Amino acid sequence: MSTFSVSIKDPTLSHTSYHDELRASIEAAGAHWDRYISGAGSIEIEVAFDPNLPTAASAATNAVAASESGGVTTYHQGVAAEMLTGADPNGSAPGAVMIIGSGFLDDLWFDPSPLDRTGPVDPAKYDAVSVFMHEIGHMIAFNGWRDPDTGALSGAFQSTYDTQIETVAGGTAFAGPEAVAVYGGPVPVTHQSAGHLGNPGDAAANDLMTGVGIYPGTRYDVSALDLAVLEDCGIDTVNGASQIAQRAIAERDVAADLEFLGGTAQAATAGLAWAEESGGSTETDAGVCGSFWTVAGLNQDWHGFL
Ligand SMILES: [Ca+2]
Ligand SMILES: [Ca+2]
Ligand SMILES: [Zn+2]
Repeated sequence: MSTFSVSIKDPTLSHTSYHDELRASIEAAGAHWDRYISGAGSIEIEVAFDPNLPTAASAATNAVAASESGGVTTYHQGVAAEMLTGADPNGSAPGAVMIIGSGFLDDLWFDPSPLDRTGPVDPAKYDAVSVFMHEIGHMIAFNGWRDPDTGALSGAFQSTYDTQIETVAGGTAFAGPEAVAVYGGPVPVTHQSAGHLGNPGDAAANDLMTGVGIYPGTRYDVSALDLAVLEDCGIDTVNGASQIAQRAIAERDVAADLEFLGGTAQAATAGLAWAEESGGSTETDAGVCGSFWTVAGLNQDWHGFL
């Protein structure tokens, strides 16, 4: 198994009242992903705060070459590489960074039992474990450098996720064979936000890795679609993938989906508050979070940082 540990960078001690809850929620979010990945290694996540960030942003701190073809090198994020091999590409230094908007902390509900996830979620707040599972999804696989709307690479390098992106009418889609099988076709990638799935109206917009927004008062979980994306990125998944797949994403509707995810149908009418709060329009672009990722030596920041 892989373990996740959290260190918190808060030099001005501005958010000490949140430290314990953040640590517990993020480590639990990592454990929930670990259920589905036959992994190894110890993933060190560094948490920092940014008063100017509306929600959160995350990525691995490094990348590990997985293959090379036609002059283009394909990279795993360092977190995925460590989970797959147990070898830590940067030793005890943080393998991933999560930046949390200072104002966003008050919008989070911290589950007192983040591993069990059974008690009622505050209907007015976002379930922190869900948010952090989303963020860790970026650290593992949902990240890259392609332009989310044209699909263009920004150099002779790509992520494992980038390898499965194709252009479709109006944007791009994730078209890995496992994801296509689960979703029933290429999975729309969120406009202007390549590491996210779905645009308004798409079934994928209800996924944990949505780029449209999550609902308050609602628990999200790793979905069959998420696991299929991991498989397409070369990350083998285990444990319960087939049970999750029994409920194909494409068959979901929002209210039923929320019930499936353990939320309430009432939350469905609460709207896409997160997207709107963070300055995104629910019609045209995404506002869940940003992700960033630097390849050592390439000095190429992920352009989707919001
Ligand atoms: Ca490690
Ligand atoms: Ca490390
Ligand atoms: Zn995100």
